[in-house]
Amino acid sequence: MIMTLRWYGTGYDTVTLKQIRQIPGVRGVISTLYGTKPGEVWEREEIKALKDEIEAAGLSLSGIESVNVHDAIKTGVPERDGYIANYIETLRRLGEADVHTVCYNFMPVFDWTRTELARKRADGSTVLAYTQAAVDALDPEKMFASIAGDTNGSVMPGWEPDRMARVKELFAMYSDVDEEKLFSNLVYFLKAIMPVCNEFDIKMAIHPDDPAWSVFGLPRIVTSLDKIKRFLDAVDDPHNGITFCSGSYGTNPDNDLPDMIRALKGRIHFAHVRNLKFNSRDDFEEAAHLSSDGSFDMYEIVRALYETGFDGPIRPDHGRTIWGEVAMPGYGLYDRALGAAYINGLWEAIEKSETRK
Ligand code: CS2
Ligand code: MN
Repeated sequence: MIMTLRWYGTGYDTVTLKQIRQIPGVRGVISTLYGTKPGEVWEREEIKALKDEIEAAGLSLSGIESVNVHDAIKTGVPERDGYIANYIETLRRLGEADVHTVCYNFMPVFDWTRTELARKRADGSTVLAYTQAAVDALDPEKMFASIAGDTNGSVMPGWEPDRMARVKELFAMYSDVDEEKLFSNLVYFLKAIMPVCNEFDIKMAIHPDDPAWSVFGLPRIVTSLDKIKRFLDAVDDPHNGITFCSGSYGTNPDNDLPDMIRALKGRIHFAHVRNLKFNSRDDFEEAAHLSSDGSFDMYEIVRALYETGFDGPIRPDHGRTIWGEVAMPGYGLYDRALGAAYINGLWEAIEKSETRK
């Protein structure tokens, strides 16, 4: 595995490359051209500038999270072909720049959904949290407004204000898109992009729906082992793979995370590792990465990645906000640095106990 940290870019992130470089074992960052909109072709110069800046700081650009997919592609309207052509051109330019891992998602309207961005825990840290009752009571159009006060001034990816201003319109676009239609639109998209992925060895890593069930009546198709297998089989090319995000699949306690990792051997191209604490089945909060702080057995998750020969980029995921840091919720420096150190520790212990037997 290659330990990385997500970095939003100069001007967007409160964390600097210099700081990331000092986290032991972190070799690369996962980044994006944050200023681009879904559907745009990325400029070669901007890709190069991003890469040069990261490399000048002694790190590598280990992958892109995300090249976002335009709603026309997700909904399957006639304009999708033009947007797919743009997506292919962006992938070509990334491939030419020697980028080989691309994360994306196929969630309608909203990226991840949380009902609180700053729930206070007993130790004084604050975390992102989800309560089903709060979602059920909420008008989706008010979702953004209800959490906007807790973003610490940052623009949350997938929750850009101009996009959220169009929520009503977005819901209308998806009104006749059910799970089957969304599935066939995903397959159509994957089939179209596989040739360029093969040409440049670009591993596509779809991010799971978070939470791993339907919210606000919108269809969700990347939620469980059975559902993932279906589109991995429909486009059976190793470049069609997944991001294994423990905190997203793990929102549904029926998902056996180590078991999923083993079943998906060879198709996991990127790993997001984080822990959740369940207060009840319908209420969870994001915890520190340490197993005992949450509900997951992080040792078993990392062991499954190790045993299946996972060699792609891995990153700690949402961290708690601690030590007075002011940062994008989930994306401060301190707790993610602790997370990276912990995952590195688990990996070293597993590797040594296996190789010294
Ligand atoms: C991320 C997702 O912060 C997060 O929860 O894991 O927003 C992820 O970047 C996107 O869904 C991928 O397109
Ligand atoms: Mn994730």
